[in-house]
Amino acid sequence: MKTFSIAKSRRLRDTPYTSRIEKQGVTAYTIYNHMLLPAAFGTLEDSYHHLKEHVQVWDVAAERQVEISGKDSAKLVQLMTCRDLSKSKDGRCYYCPIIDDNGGLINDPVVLRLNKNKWWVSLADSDVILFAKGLAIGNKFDVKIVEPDVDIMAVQGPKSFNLMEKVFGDKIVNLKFFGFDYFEFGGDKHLIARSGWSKQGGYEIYVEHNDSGLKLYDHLFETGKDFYIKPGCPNLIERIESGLLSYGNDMDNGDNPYECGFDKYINIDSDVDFLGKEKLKQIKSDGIKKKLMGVKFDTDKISLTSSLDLTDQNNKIIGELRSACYSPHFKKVIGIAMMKKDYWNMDQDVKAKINGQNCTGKVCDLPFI
Ligand code: THG
Repeated sequence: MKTFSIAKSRRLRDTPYTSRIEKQGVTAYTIYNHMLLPAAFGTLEDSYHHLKEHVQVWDVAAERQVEISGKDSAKLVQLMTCRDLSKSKDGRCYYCPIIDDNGGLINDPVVLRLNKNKWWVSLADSDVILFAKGLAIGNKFDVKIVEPDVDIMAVQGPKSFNLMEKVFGDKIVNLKFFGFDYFEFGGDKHLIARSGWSKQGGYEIYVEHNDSGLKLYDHLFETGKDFYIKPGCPNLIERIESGLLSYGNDMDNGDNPYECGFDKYINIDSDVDFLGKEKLKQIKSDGIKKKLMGVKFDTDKISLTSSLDLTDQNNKIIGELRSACYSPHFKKVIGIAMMKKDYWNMDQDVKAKINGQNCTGKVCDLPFI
């Protein structure tokens, strides 16, 4: 496949860590929230094996924050998500589908409750700040909405716990999944959450002062030598095997949260007020007509750059493949597909043209592992 370089400009923002990762051998970028997001350091498969065994530091500054503060901030955050946040607690993260009045997905961020009048919405790739501002203006909410100067560095992999303990002390090992707290390094306090876009365990450091961020970045690599540390980035293979969904790839504004399997983050029966609530009730009672599922193919190579039709034996379109990779675990190509109702049976046969060749596969549940 022919590849192309990215023409950098001010519009495609770099991050405080760009200078470091370019020295360390980043080989591909994608663009996320108008910012550079590293997509590869050498082969995806080598990085995948390394991530599952050791520890990596990721420049995920492109996961931008929308900071919503003020008297009506809780009301505005709740208005945007179908997840009931009425019992949310300070110091906790919440995975929250953001939907519009039609029930269509706008984003699937991690929401951090700093306190009841200050929230960070840690974004996937869409301009939620504009949506939030529009809602605040229309509803005359008393809120302040900004994109703060926060650049996340993720520390992921099974050895992340040893490394972070060495750098921040043993208190950090007790942090519960999706909890966050403040930890000191070099005289600066950093918000650190036990979270990250892999299922290999780890932390995300929300760096608020760029200068100290670079010092910390270098210190992690120095201390991490003992743990065979490497630079990395969200890994396509690991995240597909783990069933971590990617907004814009696996789902978008044309899909509702039920179709994406987000049922446990939907609370239509609570009395909180959110956009699209009536619509979701309607969708639930009508039943969905498509949903995200896994697919496994009898082939070992794929490079997907747009969606691919999935057909049945009679060449009728029965679904759409949206992400895919070769999985070293299953030793075949696996993918995430939006499948039409009537084709949701386990072991449903599918056909697709991959690299110009007709391939067969079978539908399965998500997550794969
Ligand atoms: N970290 C932060 N911000 C982010 C991401 C992140 N913003 C964009 C993107 N990633 C949002 N998408 C996800 C998807 C899944 C998860 C986190 C962010 C995730 N899910 C847990 C799981 O599937 O096991 C479940 C969490 C729960 O049940 O509450 O971690 O990675 N800062």
